[in-house]
Amino acid sequence: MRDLFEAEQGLALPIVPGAVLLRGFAGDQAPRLRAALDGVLAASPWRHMITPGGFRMSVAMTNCGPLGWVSDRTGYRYDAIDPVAGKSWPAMPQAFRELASEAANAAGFAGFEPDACLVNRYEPGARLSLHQDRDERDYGHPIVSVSLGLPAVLLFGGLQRKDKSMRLPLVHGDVVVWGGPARLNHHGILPLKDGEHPSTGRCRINLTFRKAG
Ligand code: MD3
Ligand code: FE
Repeated sequence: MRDLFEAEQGLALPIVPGAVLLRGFAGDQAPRLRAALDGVLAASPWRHMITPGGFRMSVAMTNCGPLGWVSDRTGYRYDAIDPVAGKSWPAMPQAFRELASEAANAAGFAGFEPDACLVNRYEPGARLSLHQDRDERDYGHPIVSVSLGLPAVLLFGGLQRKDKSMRLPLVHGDVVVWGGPARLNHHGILPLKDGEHPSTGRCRINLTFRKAG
């Protein structure tokens, strides 16, 4: 089914070597993903983490799967325990795992089995400043990112922070797979513009799948 994606719709767009945008790939799965997310949130609710520098992140986050990304005054890390709930993160819903592996496969990364799903919620004005994803053990695995709800602008640059960055609008249902030479590119999200979306209401939700451990 999904292997026909590119042939049928021609919407697998190369961004830079190693990065592929699957425009609308998750669109038909959105209601299922949204429902599964409610189960995750019942166990591990949204929270605004604190950066090592002491700032409260404008993006609200939670996680599911064996490992979750956490930030506090001591640093960034992956942890098996949700510090808010005081227990393991909720299991990764089957709908999440299947979508992540199908998207990776469609982008040329067969056999992707994520052990961490970071869920980011952007309300109007929330942003994520330019950074690299470097907290994972092995950069050989791709990262799969799923956008739901309000549109956002992804800023992505190169391996050096000073490298020129490009802007890529991401809309509901878009999936981006980052691997190979793009895996350590700098990236960020510009402040979210206000709006209302039938799937999420007044926010954007991003699911980021990783093999972290
Ligand atoms: C480019 N999240 O959680 S996903 C993050 O939309 C994060 O919530 C953003 O960056 C979000 O760390 C962006 C797009 C993305 C993810 C991983 C990348 C872009 C990437 C890794 C390398 C290069
Ligand atoms: Fe990132």
